[in-house]
Amino acid sequence: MTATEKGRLAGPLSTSVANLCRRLQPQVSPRTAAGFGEVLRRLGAPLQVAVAGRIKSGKSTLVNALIGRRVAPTDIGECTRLVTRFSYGTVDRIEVVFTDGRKQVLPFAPDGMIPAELGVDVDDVSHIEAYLTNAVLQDMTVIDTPGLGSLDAASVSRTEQLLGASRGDGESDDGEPSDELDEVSRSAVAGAEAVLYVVTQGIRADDQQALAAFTAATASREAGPVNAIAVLNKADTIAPESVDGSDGDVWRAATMLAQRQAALLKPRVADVLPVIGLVAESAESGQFTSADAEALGRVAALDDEVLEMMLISADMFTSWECDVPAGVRVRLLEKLDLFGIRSAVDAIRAEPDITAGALRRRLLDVSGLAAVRARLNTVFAARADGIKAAAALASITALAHASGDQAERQRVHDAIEVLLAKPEAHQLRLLEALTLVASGAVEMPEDLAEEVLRVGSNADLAAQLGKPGGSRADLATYALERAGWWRSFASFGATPAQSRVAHVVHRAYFLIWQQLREPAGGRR
Ligand SMILES: Nc1nc2c(ncn2[C@@H]2O[C@H](COP(=O)(O)OP(=O)(O)O)[C@@H](O)[C@H]2O)c(=O)[nH]1
Ligand SMILES: [Mg+2]
Repeated sequence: MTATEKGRLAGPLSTSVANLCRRLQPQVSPRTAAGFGEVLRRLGAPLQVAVAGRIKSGKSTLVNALIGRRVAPTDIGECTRLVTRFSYGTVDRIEVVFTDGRKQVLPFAPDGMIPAELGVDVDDVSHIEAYLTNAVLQDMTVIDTPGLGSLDAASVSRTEQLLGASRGDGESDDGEPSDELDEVSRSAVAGAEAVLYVVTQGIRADDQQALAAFTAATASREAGPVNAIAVLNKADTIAPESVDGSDGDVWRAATMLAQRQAALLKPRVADVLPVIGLVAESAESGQFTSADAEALGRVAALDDEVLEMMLISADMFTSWECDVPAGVRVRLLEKLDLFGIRSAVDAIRAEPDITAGALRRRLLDVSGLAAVRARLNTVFAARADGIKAAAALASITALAHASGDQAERQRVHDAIEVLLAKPEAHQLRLLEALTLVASGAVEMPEDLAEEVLRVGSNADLAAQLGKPGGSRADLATYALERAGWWRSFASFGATPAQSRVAHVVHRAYFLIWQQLREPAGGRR
């Protein structure tokens, strides 16, 4: 109990915000204090990453791929209409949480998944909590959402609530003191801190709106590329001939399309990564078996002409006369779809002795999941401290605001101002500057923009300076030199907006220089 309750704080900034919460708790109303308690609990938890996007975009499939286990139901069933939170636990356990706060333990389905049908009235369900032993969840809680744009209004509102989109006007009409959190405050503290946004070939206006609502609800200031990553899922289903310049190559077409979508989703996300969630899920979750590898071997042994015919469509693949049993072909299709099958066949033909394990790894490579993982690590993990602290400050502000007590609001406001003046709060300013530049809201020459991104996105000093492996002395000299450069850029030759960013970057370099001057491994 104690370990999870206390949690680990993501870094110095989260620690400062947690201290602020604890200090203020006795000075505010019981209701606000309860909200602060919730904020504290959240600060100690791993980064909360919501997987969001339109219905059927492949969110649950991607969640399974990321966790490395096929546990979230895909396609149909009640559960796909509910929000499910996947957190780390020492024992696998699923709980249904009802809207009235009641909880009920749920057995796993025989295949190890969350049962597609719950056996309770879904209208009474708030969400599902799944605790799993998978290590990935130690660093991030993954929240699967039903999706926007579904025909089912309840699913949409559950998703919107989670993303913080359905905020009331904040009017509270009761004068009665209560320790209960009102709806507004609850959604402010419950919202996810980061989002993995899943799009497919077509982006619609509501994708943009959902991302906008999410960033408004999570960050004290305008956020975007700092806490949102987008993927173009189902990259395998893109017809290359529909994308000019793709030369008939599916992955190239997907990459080009993803770039175009990034331009559409700007400034909400920095870029869009193509991925094949289905292939990633099969390769990562133990679904791809040696029986599948063997079946693929038999498909690879078919005549070229037959194979080309079969790979034209799913129907052709399953119905064409050939000596691989139709049931086996259906299974391959479910796990890999046509593109995955073709990739596996190519791999087998190039290397007939390839083992099932090597084939699985090849499929994983093809899926593009590694790039998504890497991005999650660099973007979210490295910035978790700043992201969590910013989300917590936004919640604290919302709670104080909702209290309706002017003195309380002022006290909280003052405390936040003091915190923001501390050196560790600089990370918040840096994240903000990074967002402004990455989104194009503040225009910068390309090389400078890249420098801001580098300084703002890396956790490690040498990487921030773009000099991995540099000696401490060299790094210090370089940091000081860049600090000086950005200071003069702030004063001369910059627009007012650029100048504000430049001041932040100058200070970032100065702080890096200070750290480098400290004797390695200790503080003075
Ligand atoms: N071809 C292909 N199908 C996919 C991919 N990802 C998911 N799917 C399929 O799309 C359907 C919907 O997926 P699901 O994860 O339930 O979508 P959700 O509603 O967004 O959670 C399922 O049949 C998946 O097998 C992909 O990358 N490629
Ligand atoms: Mg789903």
